[in-house]
Amino acid sequence: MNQHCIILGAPVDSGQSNPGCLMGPASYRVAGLASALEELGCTVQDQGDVAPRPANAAACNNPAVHSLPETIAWTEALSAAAQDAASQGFPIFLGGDHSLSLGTVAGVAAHARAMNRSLFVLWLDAHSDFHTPMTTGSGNLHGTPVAYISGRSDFDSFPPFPDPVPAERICLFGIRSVDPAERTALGEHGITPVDMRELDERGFVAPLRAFLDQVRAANGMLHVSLDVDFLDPAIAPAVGTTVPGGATFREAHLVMEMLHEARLATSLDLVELNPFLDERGRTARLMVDLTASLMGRKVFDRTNRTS
Ligand code: HAR
Ligand code: MN
Ligand code: MN
Ligand code: MN
Repeated sequence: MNQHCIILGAPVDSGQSNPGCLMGPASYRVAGLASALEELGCTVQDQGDVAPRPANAAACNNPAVHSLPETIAWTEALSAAAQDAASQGFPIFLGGDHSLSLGTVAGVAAHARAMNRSLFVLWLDAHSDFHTPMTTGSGNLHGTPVAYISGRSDFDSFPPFPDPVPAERICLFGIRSVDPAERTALGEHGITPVDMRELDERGFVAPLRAFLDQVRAANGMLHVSLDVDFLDPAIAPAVGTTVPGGATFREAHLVMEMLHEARLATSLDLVELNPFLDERGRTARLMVDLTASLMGRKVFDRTNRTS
């Protein structure tokens, strides 16, 4: 698929407490993201790193929450940048921690709305990220974007999210760490994550195919948010919140290969890479290779096969 890829760096690290995520965009560039995409026939425009405006004061009644003004400033800047990029090509957002998706999903949602199309979100993550600023115990706002895009309340100081993504258009995939308050809220909201237990039992193909079929039937746009901790820590150590029991090398590539074959994805976040925790660049390289699979790197063309 000859996509026009727009690379946008989002060196955000206000959404968690482990310094290092701000080096993520540089690490992906060093790992050769642009040339990997060009080798696949994509055109690539690296627009550099997004810069937020200075943070204004903002307060939250939950004393655990930290870096709220900075995270709001990033949300505003990334939302504008994402909407603009989505109208020009296929945006790839280089994080930065997962709080950047507060902005990127807001921006692509605004674009989908302008195009009169439905937005679907595939959230590849160990975590459900369904806290609000009022329910988070850690105070780390990278644990909140799915709640924000679902239209949950308590995001008062954030830009409004005019078209919340309905539960049936959100697929949380690979989940294996959910806090009690998140579990309750997910149930109330009607979101049933595809957790690792389900993936163990059914395999990766059937649940992913079912979701992609829904996107296709609705002629939807599809935002993919890939958190490094979706992957098993044995293959992807460069993340502050490792959780054992994640996707293997082949399972992760299979997801990306299926996404390529479906030709449905319209934007991508690469989040939570902390290069300070990496081993000789292996996690950054794996994330680049997974992006290449999503954009069509393969050994054989399967499009004319029957199964
Ligand atoms: N639920 C936990 C919290 O709120 C952990 C959230 C971790 N989030 C990420 N992104 N690493 O998925 O603190
Ligand atoms: Mn996450
Ligand atoms: Mn995570
Ligand atoms: Mn929590």
